[in-house]
Amino acid sequence: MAEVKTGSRTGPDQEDPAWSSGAEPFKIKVVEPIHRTSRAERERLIEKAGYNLFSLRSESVYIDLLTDSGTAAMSDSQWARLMLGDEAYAGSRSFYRLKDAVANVMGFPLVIPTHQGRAAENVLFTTMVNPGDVVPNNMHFDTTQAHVEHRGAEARNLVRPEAYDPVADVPFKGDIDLDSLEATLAGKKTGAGPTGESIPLVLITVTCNSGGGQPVSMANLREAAGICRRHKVPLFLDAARFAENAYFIKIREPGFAGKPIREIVREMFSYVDGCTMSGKKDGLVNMGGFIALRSRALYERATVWAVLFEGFPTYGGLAGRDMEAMAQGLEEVVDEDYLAYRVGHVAYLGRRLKEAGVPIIEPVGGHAVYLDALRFLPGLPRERFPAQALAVELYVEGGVRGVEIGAVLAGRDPRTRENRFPELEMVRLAIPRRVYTRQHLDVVAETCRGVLARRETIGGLAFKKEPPVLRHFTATFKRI
Ligand code: P70
Repeated sequence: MAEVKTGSRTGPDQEDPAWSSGAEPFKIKVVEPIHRTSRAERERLIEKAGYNLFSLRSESVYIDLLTDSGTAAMSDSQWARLMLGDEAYAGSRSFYRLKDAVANVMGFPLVIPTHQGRAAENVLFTTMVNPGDVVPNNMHFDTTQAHVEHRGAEARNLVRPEAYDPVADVPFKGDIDLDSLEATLAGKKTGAGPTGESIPLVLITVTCNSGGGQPVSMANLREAAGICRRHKVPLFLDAARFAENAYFIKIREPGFAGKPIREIVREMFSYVDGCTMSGKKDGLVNMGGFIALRSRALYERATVWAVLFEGFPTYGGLAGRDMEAMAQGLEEVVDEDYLAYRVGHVAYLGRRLKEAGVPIIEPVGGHAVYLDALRFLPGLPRERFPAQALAVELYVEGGVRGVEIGAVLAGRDPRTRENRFPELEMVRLAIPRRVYTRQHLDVVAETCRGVLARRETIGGLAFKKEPPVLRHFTATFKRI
């Protein structure tokens, strides 16, 4: 095994000024220049992009908060491990290192690498989900929902009701509603035939991205697991942000303050049968994902589809070097100093925005601050896509790129073809891991304040071109 540093092993000492200030537990060895544009330039660029921030070139963006996915800065150890990648088609040493890291950090014996999280969903759901099935989740993220629906099944969100209240101050707003889960599983039919719905698995997304990056408590995972076991339905985590979730458990859930993060992570995974993972978030890599499992029988069934969609099971859509970097990332992301900095960094932006009177979803989540577009632009009807309009104005104002998580993203009901208007209409400002400084976050806060000051002038948007699925990626709009 290569000699690589994984940072502090001792965890934060709360008396330590570096810890309490939230200072970075790293220094900067490589820099990537970014450029400012003028407001007039940005007006021209966003019009050309059809008022869709996905269509901007990244060089036209000053601070890019579109996503925390695949945007992390890798550590020196991760870069070093790229050179150790074993590119063998079968039996790659790098696969076994990834397998060891997954076993060590998460406690799963079996792993199928995939090129990213949605590929893990594709392989797992093709293996387990059939037309007419119902898949419960606290809240599906868009790709997860799309993959469930692609299998002809219903993606059902059972998050606790407070999740839909933008300011309910609840420590674990991502919890699945246990009564609804119990009722859903108790009502499950046998699954034979078009109306005999069956529940092939339950998912819990940690942290709950669509609900504002809100964590799920250990107690909730434990009880949900008990319910699933009683009804003989497997429980899986959508584990993209598992380490951030574990840190919230440590700082918010009674009984966990003194426990090492690694123990909390192992306990979280001990309640579930497997997970899908987007390594682009808490894997700290720019590309990668996997399925982790306990059941050998399920593993055998899933590898059939993995070979078809992704590649041979010891690389599954990744280069050997990618598996090395992700193995290292999994070890680094559970470092307590890193997590204290990470969650504190995001909370800092939330605090600055609150001070400026900008309406945000509270409490602040683990990877992003979500602006509440319905309170930000109260005069704008939902049909004019207030969150999309707000995201456009943030770009025009300060070159900051966020992403709409509202009606545009929610799409249309596959049966009625009506627009879906979700309870929350948000702009997500997702913070890439280890990339931006506090000064960048100050610019973001100033930008939001600037837009707030001229909010009466914002008239909303209408579709010019609307694609049939995952429309938010390629739609174009016109200003009203
Ligand atoms: C994000 C990205 C991806 C994701 C996720 C959860 C909880 C699975 C996946 C799929 C997607 C995105 C959204 C807007 C703009 C850019 C990107 N989430 N589960 O940023 O994983 O992307 O690896 O296929 O959040 O939240 P993958």
